Amino acid sequence: MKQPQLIALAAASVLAGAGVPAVAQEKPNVIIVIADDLGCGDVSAYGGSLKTPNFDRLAREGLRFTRGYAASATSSPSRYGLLTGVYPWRKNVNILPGDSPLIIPTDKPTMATMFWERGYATCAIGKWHLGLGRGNSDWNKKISPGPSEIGFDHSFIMAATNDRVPCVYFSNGYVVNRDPADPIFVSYRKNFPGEPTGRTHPHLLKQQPAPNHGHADAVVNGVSRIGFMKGGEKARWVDEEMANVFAREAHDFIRKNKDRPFFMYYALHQPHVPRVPNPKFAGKSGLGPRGDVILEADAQVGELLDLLKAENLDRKTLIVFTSDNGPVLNDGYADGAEEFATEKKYRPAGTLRGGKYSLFEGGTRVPFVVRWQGRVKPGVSDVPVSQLDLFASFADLVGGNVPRDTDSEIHTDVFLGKNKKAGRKNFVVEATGRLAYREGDFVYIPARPKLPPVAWLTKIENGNAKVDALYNIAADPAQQKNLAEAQPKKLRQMRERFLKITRQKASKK
Ligand code: NG6
Ligand code: CA
Repeated sequence: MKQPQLIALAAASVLAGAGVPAVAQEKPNVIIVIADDLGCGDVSAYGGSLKTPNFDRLAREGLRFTRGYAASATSSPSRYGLLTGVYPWRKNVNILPGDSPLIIPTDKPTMATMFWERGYATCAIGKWHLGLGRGNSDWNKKISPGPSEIGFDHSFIMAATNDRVPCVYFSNGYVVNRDPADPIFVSYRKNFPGEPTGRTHPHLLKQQPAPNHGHADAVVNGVSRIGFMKGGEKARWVDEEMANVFAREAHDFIRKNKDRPFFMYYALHQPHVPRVPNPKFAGKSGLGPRGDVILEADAQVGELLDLLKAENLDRKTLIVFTSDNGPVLNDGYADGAEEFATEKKYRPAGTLRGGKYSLFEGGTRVPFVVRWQGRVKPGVSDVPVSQLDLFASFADLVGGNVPRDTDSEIHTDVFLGKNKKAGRKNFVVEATGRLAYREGDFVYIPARPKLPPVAWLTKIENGNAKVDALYNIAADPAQQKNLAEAQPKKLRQMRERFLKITRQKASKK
């Protein structure tokens, strides 16, 4: 194996094993398809008005969770939670710039390492946003550590987000199509002399008007981004092709590994800004570019399902379909998402309050489907599940190990639909550094009197309030009625348990 570090890790994690069964029952392929900023209201199976036939096909053929949660209302912390099983706020993980060092420790097993140790081929495709290298990377050489050092045999990724430099793909640590004669430089502090930016060269931008907050730096493929870059002309991505590029990589990986168990983390870039669909989808949704790229992502999922069927892998493959956080309309580019939504009464978070960045349900309650034909009975489950628990539950399923000090819990029966009654007792969700506590049907959002209740950029209600809030999300899913005053005892209990979990921060983990 080309990863000596992983072999050392394998030995270490056996010692640290969290009492999972010694003999695995089976080793299905596992695919996590994780969209970027997709809300429950963006999926017709969840009641959304935009028709998403392929997301719906997954939902119809699988188990649809009505209360599936991401660990955070933004990407880096959410993905950190999913892959490590550790609450991201314990490590103060926040939205990362594109030149951030890798934030996942390389000396502890991740979900990918766990599968790898069990003999799986492992790969990460698409959006990364967990940092690369050790900081001050030379983008023209191998960048390490990255996916390969945390358990992925193979990777084909973008460093951060599609609105952040560097706007290039990385395959196994190297920039794809790099050219020594045209080296790449990246800065999040200042521009490189002579390079166009959205601010200085708005006429170069294909989407007009120019971005209305942030995103006015380097211009790549007619789109201005966050951060500056220079060089790497041949390596720069073309947004319109991104879905096809990632899909091709995903399909190649499946074809190559169809005869052995594989784990694929397939991180779609849609519908995160900038929303630049392939011409095939432009104008198709009637909701502007945001709707169009959702249809593009939906088609990508359809192609994936077709391939699994054609390769006869349906019954051997467990697929999770979800999103890293809730939806946002205007996230920095004036692409009309807000205007279309108003006009068509489109609600990307469905009936939920808030969206991306929010402690209300719309921030972290996301589409969440598990399909495993022959093993998971199609249907609906109302048991709350968290992406945090996929690590321990998959380890339980395939006989792998999870480090003892994670926050990930084993809820295999819930994920497989054998238990539709009770799952995880409680969990803490995070949104840009603020925390809320969920237990049973209740959510407690601590008062944040000094912070604005609505983010001025996105107009999303972020959950900040002058007073403590307590909601019963079963009786009041849209979180309209604050029960804090009416139920002081419940509020006190919730606050105590919340503090108990969050105070472990310094000592544990
Ligand atoms: C914010 C960006 C937003 C988006 C987000 C990360 C501005 C004004 N806003 O800082 O556009 O990139 O970061 O999104 O720059 S996430 O889904 O990857 O967390
Ligand atoms: Ca996201």
